[in-house]
Amino acid sequence: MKILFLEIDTERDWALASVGPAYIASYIRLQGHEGSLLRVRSEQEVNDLIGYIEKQEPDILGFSLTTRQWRRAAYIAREIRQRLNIPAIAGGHHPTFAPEAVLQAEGFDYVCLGEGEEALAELLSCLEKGEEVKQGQIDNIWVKGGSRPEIRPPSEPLDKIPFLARDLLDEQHGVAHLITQRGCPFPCSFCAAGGIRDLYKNKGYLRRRTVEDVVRELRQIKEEHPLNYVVFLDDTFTVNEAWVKEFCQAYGKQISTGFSINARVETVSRHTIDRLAAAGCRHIIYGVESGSIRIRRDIMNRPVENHRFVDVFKLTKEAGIMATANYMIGLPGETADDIEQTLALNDEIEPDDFGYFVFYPYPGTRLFQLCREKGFLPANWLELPANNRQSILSLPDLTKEDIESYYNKFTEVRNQTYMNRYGSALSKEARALASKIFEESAAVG
Ligand code: B12
Ligand code: SF4
Repeated sequence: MKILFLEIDTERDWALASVGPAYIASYIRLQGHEGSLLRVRSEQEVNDLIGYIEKQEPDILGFSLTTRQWRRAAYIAREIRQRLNIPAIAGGHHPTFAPEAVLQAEGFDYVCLGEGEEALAELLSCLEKGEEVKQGQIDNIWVKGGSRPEIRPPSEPLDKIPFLARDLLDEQHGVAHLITQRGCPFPCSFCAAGGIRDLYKNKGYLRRRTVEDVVRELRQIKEEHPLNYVVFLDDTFTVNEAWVKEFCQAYGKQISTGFSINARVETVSRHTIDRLAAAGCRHIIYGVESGSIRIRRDIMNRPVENHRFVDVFKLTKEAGIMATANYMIGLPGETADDIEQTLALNDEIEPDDFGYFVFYPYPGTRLFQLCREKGFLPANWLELPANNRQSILSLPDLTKEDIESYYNKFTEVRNQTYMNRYGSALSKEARALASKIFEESAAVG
C-alpha cells in the first residue's frame, strides 16, 4: 500500500516537516508499504496539488496536523474529496484532541489518536486485503461514523522504533533533527503533554531511547550525509540528569558536532550545563513563559522562582552557550501588570534572543478546558486562525487590542536589543533591512 502524507504549510513554511510521518514511514516500509510526503506550500494552488496526487496514485492520504494547520487542511481535504476518491486519515495533536470535528469534516475517513506506527500499519494491511475497516477493529483508529476506539499501550522500548525516514523531513544544510524521548513528566497547563498523559491514562507514556541508540542514529546520518549541526526536538532534553551525563560523554567522544536543545531551568545545574557545553551544545531554548510568579504558579501550574531564571541564564551564557527565552502573553487571568513583569524579567536575564507568542488554547490542555468553562473561548474557535500572534479569546482583564499592542512591544524590544548589540557594526541600509526583517518575522509568528 502506498500512503502519501501531505504537510500543510500555513502562512509560514517551517524549515522542518512534521516528525510524525517520518517515524511512521520508516515503520511501515519495514512491512513492505510505501510512504512519501508532499509539502503543500503556502502558495501552492489546489489544482496543481490534485494533479500531483493523481500522478502519484496513492492508496491513502495522510495528514499530520497541529491546530494551526487545521483550517487550511480542512479546506484542502474537502477540495481533494470533491475531485478524487482516495481515503484519508489524519493524525497528530489536533486530530488526537479534536477528533469529532475532524471526522465531521468532508474528506477525512479515519483519525488516529496518539501514536501512529502500529495503528497505521494495521490499517494499511486491512485496506490491502480489500476489507472494510470496522469500528473498534484497530486500536487508536477512529472510523468515520463509529465511536471512540481503544488506545493501545505506548510502543516500547523506544529503541525498537526504526530511525526517522529523513527523506520525509525536508532537512537542509546538513542540519539533522532528532528525538530521544516521548512524553514529558511536567504538568504545565498550557501544554499538550498533559493531555497525552491522560490519553494513555498515565501508563508508561514517558519513555527514552538509550544513549547508544541515539548515537547509532547520528553515526548512521554522518556516514550518509554531511552533518553540520544537530537539533534535539525533545520537549525537555534535560529531564534526567544521569541520562544527560551519559549522553554528553558518548556524544562528545563520538559525534561532537554543535547541537541545540530545549530545557527547563528547573532541570539544569551548573554541572549539567558545563557537561553539555563540553559535548558541543551551542544553544539552549528555555521556556520562561512569564515574568509573573502569580501567572506561572496559579495559571501555568509551574511554581518556579524568578531568581532561578536569572541564575540559569547567567550560567548558560558563561558556559559559552547561546540562551534563548520563550514567552507567552494573553493568558486567562493575566493583566497588563503581569506582562510588564515579563518584560522586566527579560531585561534582567538578558537572553541572547527571545521568542514571544500570544497564548492559544490548544485542545487537550487544562487551559483549553478553563477557557471553555469560563466562556473565554468563542463557539467558532475552530474557524479562527491559530497563529500565536492574535488572541482568539475574550478575556476579562486584557482586550484583544491590549494583547496586540504588547505583542508589538515585544517586537520593538527585540528589534531594539539587536540594534543596541549589533547595530553599530551595520551600515544604515543594513540597519533598515534588519528592522524590516524583524517586523516581517513578527508578522508570521
Ligand atoms: C518538533 C515539534 C515541532 C517541529 C515539527 C512539527 C511536528 N508537528 O512534528 C516544528 C518546529 C516545525 C514545530 C512547529 C510548531 N509547533 Co510544534 N512541536 C514539536 C514537538 C516539541 C515535538 C514533536 C514530536 O516529538 N514528535 C514526535 C512524534 C513521534 O510524535 P507526533 O508528532 O505526535 O507523531 C505521532 C502521533 O501524533 C501520530 N501521528 C502524527 N501525525 C500523524 C499522521 C497520520 C496520518 C497518522 C496516522 C498518525 C500521525 O503518530 C506519530 C508517531 O507515533 C511537539 C510537542 C510533542 N511532544 O509532541 C510540539 C507541538 C506538536 N507543537 C505545537 C505547536 C503549537 C507548534 C507551532 C504552532 C509553534 C508555535 N509557533 O507556537 C508550530 C506549528 C507547526 C505547523 N506545521 O504548523 C503544539 C501543537 C498543539 C496543537 N494542538 O496544535 C505541540 C504539541 C507542543 C505544545 N505546545 O503542546 N513543532
Ligand atoms: S511546556 Fe514543556 S515542560 Fe511543560 S509540560 Fe509541556 S513539554 Fe513539559
